[in-house]
Amino acid sequence: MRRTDEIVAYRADAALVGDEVVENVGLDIRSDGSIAAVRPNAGAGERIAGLVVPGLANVHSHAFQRAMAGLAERAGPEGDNFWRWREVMYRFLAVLTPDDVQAIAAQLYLECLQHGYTAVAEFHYLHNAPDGAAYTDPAELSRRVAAAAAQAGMGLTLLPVLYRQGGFGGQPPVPGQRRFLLTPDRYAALVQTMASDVAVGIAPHSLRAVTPDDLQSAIALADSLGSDTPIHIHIAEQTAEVADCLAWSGARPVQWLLDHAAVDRRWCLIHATHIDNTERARMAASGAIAGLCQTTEANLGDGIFPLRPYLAEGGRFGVGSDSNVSTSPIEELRWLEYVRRLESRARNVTETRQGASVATSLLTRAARGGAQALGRHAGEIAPGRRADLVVLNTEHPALAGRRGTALLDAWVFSGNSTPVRDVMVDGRWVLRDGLHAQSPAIGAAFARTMRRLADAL
Ligand code: NGQ
Ligand code: ZN
Repeated sequence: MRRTDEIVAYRADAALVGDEVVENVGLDIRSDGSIAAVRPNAGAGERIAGLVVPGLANVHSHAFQRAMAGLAERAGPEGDNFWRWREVMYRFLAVLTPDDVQAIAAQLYLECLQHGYTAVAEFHYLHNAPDGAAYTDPAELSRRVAAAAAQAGMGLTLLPVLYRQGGFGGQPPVPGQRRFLLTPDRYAALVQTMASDVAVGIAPHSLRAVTPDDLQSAIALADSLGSDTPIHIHIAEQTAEVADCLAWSGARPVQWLLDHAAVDRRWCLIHATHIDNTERARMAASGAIAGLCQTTEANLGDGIFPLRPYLAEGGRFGVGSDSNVSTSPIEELRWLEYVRRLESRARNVTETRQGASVATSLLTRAARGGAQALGRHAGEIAPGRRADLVVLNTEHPALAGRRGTALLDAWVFSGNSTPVRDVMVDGRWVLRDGLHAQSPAIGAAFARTMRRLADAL
């Protein structure tokens, strides 16, 4: 049993506290994984060399897709698009075994830690065997994801997904979707089973994949688990989805959701790419998190989320690796800014207070928003928060000679090799000096799976 009254005192060269980089900071970490105290002018304590920043929560991941990165990058017939990518994805997962799922997720989570993510919301919809039958243990694949997170030392909020139909208005699922399907009863049983082991949230896949009744039952299930249970949903990612929703209901997806559910700070709306001004303002006012997955949205040709006006309206966001074509939160943040620069032909656009650091602003917002979306009391270096911490090597070529928030400007906007040297999740070091104790085992299992898949596909 971990005792709450044991404290380890650290002395960091520097730490990001609020929006400021403060030098010589004392960090007291309780053995229950929480931060007991943050003190300027640290005295004694074990030295942490470098800059300590809050770890980022990855608000949206489909772990298995890490193993298909690069497999859908050949030109298709005219009008190649998201929906053809999805067919490739369905074919890919037809051959995936429980061992594969665990091996891929462990490798993914390890890479994510190495780039500065400290927790993940795993949007997990792969429940059944390839023929659609339940596994002997219906929670088999959820347990594999949880085991992978435990092996990697990644903080986890597991989001078992409810998936019921092939499209708006009760369209039957296609054969490629049978691994996803659960009845509401089986879904509730799965969520309850997993809730005894790990932090869970609720995830109706999308308005395409659940009926209004299914959505209400999922929300009721979230309520029954506690008033702060996260609820995540894919929404308005593709224009075809907006058109289909309009045809089905007369409303746009986000508008429909806001009209039919009490969307509040428990909610994370994944993508929400295609929103009009009214939807945007209502979403910002709701306190919900926009789950932005910039690199995947670019890869899939989704469209551009209206980030600048949304932020001006007080909207909150987190970043997600989604299809895992990138496992770096820095790449997400960099491209959140770059896409708007390309769009507006201007510079430093997501933060407009003169002289303010764009990187610091993006990083602190994403850390806070991500923690909120995962229902994790983290995302800031402050007393009472969980110690999910990332230590940057300030001697790394990307950061050398920089001080204060200029270190963060350099981290977000320069270079490609990661200056992340140490990572602490929930008060425990999982990466030290760039080394992870499980890395050889995780890498070997992943390589085995990738070789097997290359033969099977
Ligand atoms: C997913 N991914 O569930 O993996 C989806 C694709 C769908 C993204 N939307 C499938 N990025 O939305 O139907
Ligand atoms: Zn997704």
